[in-house]
Amino acid sequence: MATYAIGDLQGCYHPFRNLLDKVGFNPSQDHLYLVGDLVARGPDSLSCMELVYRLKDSITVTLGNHDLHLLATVLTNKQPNPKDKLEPLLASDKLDRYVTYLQSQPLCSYDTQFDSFISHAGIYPLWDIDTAIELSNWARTCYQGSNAANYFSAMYGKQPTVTIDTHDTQVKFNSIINVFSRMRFLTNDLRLDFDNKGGLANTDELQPWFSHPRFKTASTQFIFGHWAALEGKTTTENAIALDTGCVWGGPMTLLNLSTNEQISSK
Ligand SMILES: [Mn+2]
Repeated sequence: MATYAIGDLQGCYHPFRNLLDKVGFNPSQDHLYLVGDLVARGPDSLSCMELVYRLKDSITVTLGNHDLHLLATVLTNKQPNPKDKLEPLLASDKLDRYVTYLQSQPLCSYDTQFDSFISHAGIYPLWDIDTAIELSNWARTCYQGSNAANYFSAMYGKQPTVTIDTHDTQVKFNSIINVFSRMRFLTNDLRLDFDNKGGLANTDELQPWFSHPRFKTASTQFIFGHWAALEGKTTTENAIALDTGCVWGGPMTLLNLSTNEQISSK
């Protein structure tokens, strides 16, 4: 029985399949966390979704910005962006069940056995694990509920402040979505930056979320994807970056939580 996490798939089916084969993934015994962005930009989002759905009883997905964008596209009848290459998935006769499945998945997950927190982009430095899980559950009731289309249609745009103590449910929803699925750099007063997608060149104004002092003393390990420019490297020992840019020609990375070993698809 083993527990694994794999970085962003982004429609790269063969490297995904290859990693599962390399470790001999056994769905009746093993568990797999997918850190999100299963689909979009890569060559075969449909096959990725089919395989994830087939293995769904052994998988936890923490939703990424591209997964949420897929949900928004379907639920608000938006035109897909051709560069996302989502047409075959959107034309699938099983699209409805994939959408329902993704809506049932959380934005973050905590594995008690390995003291590991998993989410697509990271965790806000001011949230403890319990708060993060509670906010993720709250947001899921929004994107699963009958008002989901409204939440999704007002999800976009840059809202740099993270505000959860508010009666404005859309502001709270956007704050939670932005932290878990879009965050990279934070300003000194912990506002989100939406423009910088580069690597770790710290400036006076911007720091990666995981460089907050809180993470230096944490026993928990924080596993995330989303930030391909890091190329799997962080400045914080217990922040584990798994998006190694497969869709941009890099490898896909699997972490074995039981052994801390990382395996690359290349
Ligand atoms: Mn992402």
